[in-house]
Amino acid sequence: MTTKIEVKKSPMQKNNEQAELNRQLLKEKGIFALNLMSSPGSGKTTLLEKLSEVIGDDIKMGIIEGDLATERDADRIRAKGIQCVQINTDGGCHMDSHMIRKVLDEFDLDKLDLLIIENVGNLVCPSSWDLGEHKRAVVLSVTEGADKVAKYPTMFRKADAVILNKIDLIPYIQFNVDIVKDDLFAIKPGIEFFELSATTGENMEAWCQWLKDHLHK
Ligand SMILES: Nc1nc2c(ncn2[C@@H]2O[C@H](COP(=O)(O)OP(=O)(O)OP(=O)(O)O)[C@@H](O)[C@H]2O)c(=O)[nH]1
Ligand SMILES: [Mg+2]
Repeated sequence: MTTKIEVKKSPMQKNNEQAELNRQLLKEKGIFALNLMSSPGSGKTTLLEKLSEVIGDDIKMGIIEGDLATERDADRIRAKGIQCVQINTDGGCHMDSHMIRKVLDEFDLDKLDLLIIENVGNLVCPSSWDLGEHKRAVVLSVTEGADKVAKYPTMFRKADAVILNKIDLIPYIQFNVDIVKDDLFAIKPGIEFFELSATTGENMEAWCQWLKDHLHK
């Protein structure tokens, strides 16, 4: 007599399998996909609004917004003339690869060059969930304090680039950029690091160029 043992896949395993399919599909379509993560309010949407102004018309960008509730971020992006799909997680602290796959067909994938996924504002959970992106970037704003890289290392260790935002506020607060850099390069030597202001547009060029350098075309 043979005994059948059913091996059930864990939610994380299922997520990772779908993420791999998403990544392949996006690559086949010539789309570079970026997963943009951070604490709530670090300036992700402001950064994308500013990016839409500076990236140039020859790069076709689509955006997926993730929030627990509301279409507010998607409305801000659409007001810039960029196609944007809002995902509401209804309380969930992160998005997963199945949510991304469900909305991909709302875009004309043959026409896109760049897909940016603004994840739910949270410096912990989203780092564990592969969405099928090609690169990950974390936004850290100066108002959060210079100790965040050391205190939330997982998010930063898994990132390909870190964007220090709101540098226009440094003159008004206690903030030591060297602490962030030292902690970051100790955790992940060679990681890309940008210092900018999404509001004033200062230093947007280098981050914009980094995105362009990763396009598949
Ligand atoms: N001074 C200054 N304020 C900024 C900058 N970037 C964003 N802000 C402000 O920070 C606040 C939050 O910005 P959002 O872009 O909504 O932040 P977010 O990360 O998208 O927030 P969630 O989607 O809720 O996680 C807004 O009041 C922005 O105007 C910046 O570079 N400088
Ligand atoms: Mg936002």
